[in-house]
Amino acid sequence: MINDYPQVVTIAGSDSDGSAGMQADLLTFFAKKVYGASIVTACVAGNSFGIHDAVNMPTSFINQEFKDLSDDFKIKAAKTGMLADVEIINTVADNLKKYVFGPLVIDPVIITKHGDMLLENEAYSTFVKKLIPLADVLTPNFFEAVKLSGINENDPDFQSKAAHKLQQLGAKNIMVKGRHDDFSQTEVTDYVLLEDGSSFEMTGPYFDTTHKNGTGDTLSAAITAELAKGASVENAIRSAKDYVDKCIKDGINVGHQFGPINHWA
Ligand code: PXL
Repeated sequence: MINDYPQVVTIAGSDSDGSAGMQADLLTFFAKKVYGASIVTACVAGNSFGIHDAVNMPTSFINQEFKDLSDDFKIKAAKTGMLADVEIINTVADNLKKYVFGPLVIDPVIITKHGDMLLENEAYSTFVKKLIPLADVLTPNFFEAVKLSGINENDPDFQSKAAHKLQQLGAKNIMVKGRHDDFSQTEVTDYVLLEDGSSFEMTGPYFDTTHKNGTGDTLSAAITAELAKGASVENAIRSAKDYVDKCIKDGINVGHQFGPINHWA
């Protein structure tokens, strides 16, 4: 018997400790019952304490990865993760315009939970100019939304204003995640602006745990999987948020400091 599963791709960096990046994406694809291919853009060496080295893939190799998948697969949805520098951002943007890979979810990977930079400083403007206009769904966390939108983080309407700004810059649907840097908070509220101008908020529990690596990767991968299965953007986002909450709540004992979430949840 041959089964048909939707095929998706993550265009991201490999994280050696398995908690984030491409590894978290592939675990999510597996859990969500879609077939996951991967276009690797960089390899990161690290563990639950931090990132200790990184190597970027040559752009000729990234071009070949795109070509090989396009020649053989029917990709129904795609996501991007770590795109470390201007050259890689330009290469990925060019390939995404050249090949039809379905709806695109862009997770603006800028900085890790450990505070390690995954995007070179001068690359923000290229990211905004070249990649954001290609996004069907953009999923910045609070601090990435501050960086990319230029809106003051203390503005009482920050999430809505940032989402509208990012929509003006070309992203169709935007999820601005809630602030989660206050250990005394009990809830997190995410804000979603849809392509038609409507919006909604999702409030969930704040989980006080050190095991939260890869939540952004997992969220955007889960949205990608749901879109590939035919869900609306709103349902894909709601279902992905629910999955990530379960993965955090039902933790897993790996690593000695900032550990992964549990993709079996
Ligand atoms: O979670 C962000 C992220 C994305 N991609 C790679 C990473 C990390 C965080 O460590 O290593 C490759």
